[in-house]
Amino acid sequence: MSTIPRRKDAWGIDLYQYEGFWCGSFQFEGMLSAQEHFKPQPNQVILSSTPKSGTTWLKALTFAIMTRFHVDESTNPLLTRFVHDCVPFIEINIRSSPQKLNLDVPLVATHIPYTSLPKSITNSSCKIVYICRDPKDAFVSLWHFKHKMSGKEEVSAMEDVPLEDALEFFCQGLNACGLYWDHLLGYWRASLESPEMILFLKYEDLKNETVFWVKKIAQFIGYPFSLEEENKGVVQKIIDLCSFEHLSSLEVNTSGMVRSEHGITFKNNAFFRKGKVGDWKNHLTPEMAKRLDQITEQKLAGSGLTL
Ligand code: PAP
Repeated sequence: MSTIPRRKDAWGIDLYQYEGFWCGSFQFEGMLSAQEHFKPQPNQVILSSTPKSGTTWLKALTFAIMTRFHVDESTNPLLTRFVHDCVPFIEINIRSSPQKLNLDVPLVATHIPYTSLPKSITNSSCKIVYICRDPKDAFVSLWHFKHKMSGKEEVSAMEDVPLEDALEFFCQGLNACGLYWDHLLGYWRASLESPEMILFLKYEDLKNETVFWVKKIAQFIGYPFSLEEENKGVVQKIIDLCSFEHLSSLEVNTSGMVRSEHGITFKNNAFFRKGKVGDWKNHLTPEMAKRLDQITEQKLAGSGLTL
């Protein structure tokens, strides 16, 4: 550990540089542990993303798709359990509660960059669904989220980080999951090489064509909707169950708290803010937006990926 390059993020949290990405100290240990110990279940489905790209929504939709044969929209655990408890993160749970990664539903999530995924995943036939989002919206979402974190001394100054300063760190990749664009490019390229293994989604597409993409996810992970289900409106019921408006109004998501192992407390409602495309316009100056757009253009040039 002592030889690994270290920096701090905008909020003073330690970051380690590993396999080309900066990584939050807590995620780092979880990631190393996952590389060594994570064993996918048969038919394991893995959801991946950079933070604030639509993870909670994708978790809810996929969980609802995979559990629909046992529970319906009136008995689904999503109604009473926090989404992130229904679908655990590998790197957060692998050390503290590995049993959570072996639930009846073979569905877990991760923010680990593609190149650092455990070999037990990349050498397997696990299906990976990756979601990305316009970095302008993801950055604004991250900034708001950090303001809502509380509980640990070293982050007590979080509220004082101005948007401009946070942007500087974001553009340098000094974040819990490293440079935003490199994270998504890793999965994008892997999805081109192995389209049967990785489905690459965009938050904005999921918003605009939800029915199409929900059916696509279901098909991809091996839980396709039958014609009968489609006729009965099962797809729409899942979409309604997992909508921002519905999930954010449930008691579990308005009043509950998550305490992560490293002492930082999150209110469940911190994961539900606006759920809109383009909210960056209410926060970023034209110069800030231009800066992010320019990086997007440069980083994605020639990749075939557009945002
Ligand atoms: P995570 O990676 O830390 O788990 P993630 O769920 O990716 O967080 O990001 C939260 C964002 O998704 C929030 O965006 P906002 O700040 O721009 O509003 C949150 O509102 C949004 N979100 C959460 N649930 C849903 C949902 N059901 N539909 C659409 N957006 C959602």
